[in-house]
Amino acid sequence: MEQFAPACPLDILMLPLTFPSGDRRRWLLAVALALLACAGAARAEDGYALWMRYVPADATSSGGYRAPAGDIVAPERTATQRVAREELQRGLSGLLGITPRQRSAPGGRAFVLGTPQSSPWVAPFSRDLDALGDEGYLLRSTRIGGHEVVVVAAREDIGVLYGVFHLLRLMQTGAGLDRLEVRESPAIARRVLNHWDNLDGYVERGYAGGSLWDWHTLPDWQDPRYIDYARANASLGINGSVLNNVNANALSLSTDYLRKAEALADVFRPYGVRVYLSARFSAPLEIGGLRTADPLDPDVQRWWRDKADEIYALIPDFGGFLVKANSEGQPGPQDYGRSHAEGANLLADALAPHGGVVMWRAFVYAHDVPEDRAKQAYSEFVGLDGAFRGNVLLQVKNGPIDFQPREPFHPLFGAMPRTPLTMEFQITKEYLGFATHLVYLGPLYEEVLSADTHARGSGSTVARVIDGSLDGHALSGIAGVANIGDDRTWNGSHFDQANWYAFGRLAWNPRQSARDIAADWVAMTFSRDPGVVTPVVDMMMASREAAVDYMTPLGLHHVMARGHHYGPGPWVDGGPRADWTSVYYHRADRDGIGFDRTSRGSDAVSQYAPDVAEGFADVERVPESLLLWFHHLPWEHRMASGRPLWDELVHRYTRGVRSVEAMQATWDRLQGRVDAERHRHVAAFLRIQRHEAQWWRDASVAYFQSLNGRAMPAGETPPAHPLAYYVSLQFPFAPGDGR
Ligand code: BDP
Repeated sequence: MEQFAPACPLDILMLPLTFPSGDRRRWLLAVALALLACAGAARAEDGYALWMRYVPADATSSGGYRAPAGDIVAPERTATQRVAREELQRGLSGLLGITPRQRSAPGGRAFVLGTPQSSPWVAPFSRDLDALGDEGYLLRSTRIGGHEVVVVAAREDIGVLYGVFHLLRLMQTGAGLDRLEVRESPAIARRVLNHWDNLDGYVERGYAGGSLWDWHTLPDWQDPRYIDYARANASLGINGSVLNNVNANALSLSTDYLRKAEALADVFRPYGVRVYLSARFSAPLEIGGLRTADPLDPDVQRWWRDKADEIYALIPDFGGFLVKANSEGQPGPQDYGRSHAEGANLLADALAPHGGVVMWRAFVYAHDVPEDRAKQAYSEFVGLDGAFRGNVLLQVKNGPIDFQPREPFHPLFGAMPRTPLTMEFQITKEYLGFATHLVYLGPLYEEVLSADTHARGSGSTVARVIDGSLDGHALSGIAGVANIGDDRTWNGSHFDQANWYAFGRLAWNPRQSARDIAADWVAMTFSRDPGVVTPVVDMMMASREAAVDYMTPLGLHHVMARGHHYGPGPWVDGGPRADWTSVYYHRADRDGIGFDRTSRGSDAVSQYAPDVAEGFADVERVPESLLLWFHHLPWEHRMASGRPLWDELVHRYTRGVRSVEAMQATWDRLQGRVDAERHRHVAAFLRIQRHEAQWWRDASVAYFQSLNGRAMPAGETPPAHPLAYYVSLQFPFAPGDGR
C-alpha cells in the first residue's frame, strides 16, 4: 500500500539562517529532518493520493470531536472489515496525528464500526438500518455505556466501509462530529466505471498514460496500485469496473484472460468493486470455433451459457457484460437479421442463473446514414421497449450525438418505461480538451441529470429515469467512461481527478449539487482554507461553460478535428460517412448556420415529450445554449443580447478565451497557498489551455468568416493566421485516437 508522507513542516521556514554558537549539531539535525520531510512532502504532492490525502489540519480539523478521538472498536474477521478499520486508522493518523488504539469495547471516546452481526455494540442499531439497504450506512454520535462514541453502522460490511469514507470526508472538510446523524444509501444500484482499455495496454480516448491493468504480468503479479484504485472507487461508492474497451477483443473472454480478470476481482472484492467485461458479440466465432454467432442458434446459446458458467466459477460475484453491438463496425445480432433485443437476451439468459446483468449500449447509428444521426438510437430502440429480459439494462449516452461539450439530454430517457436505462457519461474528456484543459464536468452531469423529460408529466427528470424511481425499476445503473491511466496523477492532470470524484458522488446520489461536490473535493485535495476553496470552486464551476464558449458555442457540436478530435476542425468534410464530418453538423454557408431539427428539418424534436419538443422547436423559447443544435438561422438573426448571430458567435468564442485568462489569474493568485509542485503543474496546463482556446476561437472564426464573408464585429481581434494555416495543422500523434 502506498504510504503518503506528511506535509512539509512550516518550521523549516522558521529555522534561523545561522546556527547559534555551540548548537551546530542540533541545528544541522533539525535542518536535515525538515528537508527530509519536505522531500517526502514533495513526493506526496504529485497527486497520487487523490482526495484521500489525510494531511494534518489545523485545530478545528476534527470538527467538534475532541481528541483523543482515536480508539477504534471494530471487527476484523472479513477482508472488508479489515480494510474499513485500516482506512479509519490511516485517516485518523494522518488527520489528527494520533495512533489509534484498538479496543474490544468502547472505553474513552471511540469510533464503533460494524454490522449487527459483526459487532455487539452495533446490534442495538439494527432497526435503524432496515431502510438503508445492503450498501447504506448510518453515522451517529451517541453514547454507549456512558462513553462518547461515533458509530458507523450498516447492514453489510461494505456499508461500513462506505460509512468510514463518509466520516473521513466530514473530518477532511472540517464538519463537526458532535451531533452526527447521517443516513445514506445509494440511489442507483450499479455504479460502474467503463475502461476503454485494450489488451495491449493502450487506452482508447485515454489521456492519462497507458492502462492500469498490466495484463502481461497478471494474474501472478498484482500491482499494489490496484488496491489504491479500488480504495478510491470505494471512497465514492463506485461498485463496478468494466475492465476492457467496448470495442472489445474476444480474447478477454478466453480462459487465460479470465484468470487475469479473476486476480483483479480478488483484489477489488474487499472494496465492493465487482468486475465486468465488455463482450464481443462474435466471440463464439473468434474463440469458440463456431461457424456463427447468431443469437437464435442453439450452439451459440450453449457457448455463452458455458462461458458464463466458466466465468462465475472463477469470479463468483462477476457483474456481467457490457456490449457495443452493430455500432461503428462492431459485430452484433443484426449481422444475422436479429434485433438488439434478441442479441441482448442471448447474453442475459446465460448470465441470469448467476445473477449477472447485460449492459447493452444504445450508441448505434446506421451504416447508410438514412436520417439525422441524432435520431437513430431512438428510432432503433424505442420499439423494443418491453422486449428485453429483466436483467438487461440499456446503456444510453447522456446526449443523442456523442459526449459533446453540450448536448440536450438523450430522447430515449423517459421514452422506454419498461426498460431500465443506464446513463453513460464520459469522464475522459475526448471532446473537452483532453487532460490538459481544466474543465470540471460536474455542471455537465448535473445539467443532464436534472433535465426534465416531461415523460410522465413535469418533474420526470433524467435522474428519476435512471435511478428507476420514475417507472418502478429495481435494477438501475450509471456508467462513466473512465479517465484513469498509469499516470502518477491517475487522470492525466490534477483537476481531472475532480471528474472521477464528481462522477462517483453523483452516481451515489444524482441529486447532489456539482458546486457542493467541488467544494468537498477542493478541501480534500488542495486545502480547507476558504481563501483557496472559494476561488477554486468558482473557477471550476465556470470552466465547463468556458470550454463550450471557445469550442462549440450556441449549440454547435462535433466540429473537432477528424479522428483524434484534438483541436478545431469545422472544415472537416468528405471521408467515409457524412455524419463523421463537421459540415454535416453545423451546416454553415454564406447565409446561415445550424442544424434544423424542427419539423421543417430532420424533426428530431419530435422524439421528445410534447412539452419539451415544443420548447426546443420554438426559436423564441429554445435555450440559446442549444440554438444551433435545433435551428438553422441566418447570420443576422437577432439574439437576446441584441447582437446579430454572427456577432454573438464571435463574442462567445472570445468570451471563452477570456474565461481561461480569468482562470489563470485566479490560479496565479493562489501561488503559495497551494503546494508548489501541483501549482506549477496546473499553471503550465492552464497556459496550454489558454493557447488552445485561442486556437479554437481563431480557427473557427476564420472558417465561418470564409463562408459568410462578414467583417469582424466591432472590437473583435481578427484571427492571428489565415484559415489555410489552421487547416494545415496535423497531429499524427495526438493521444487516445481510436484504433
Ligand atoms: C466515440 C469515440 C470512440 C468510441 C465510441 C463509443 O470516439 O472511440 O468507441 O464513442 O462510445 O465518441 O463506442
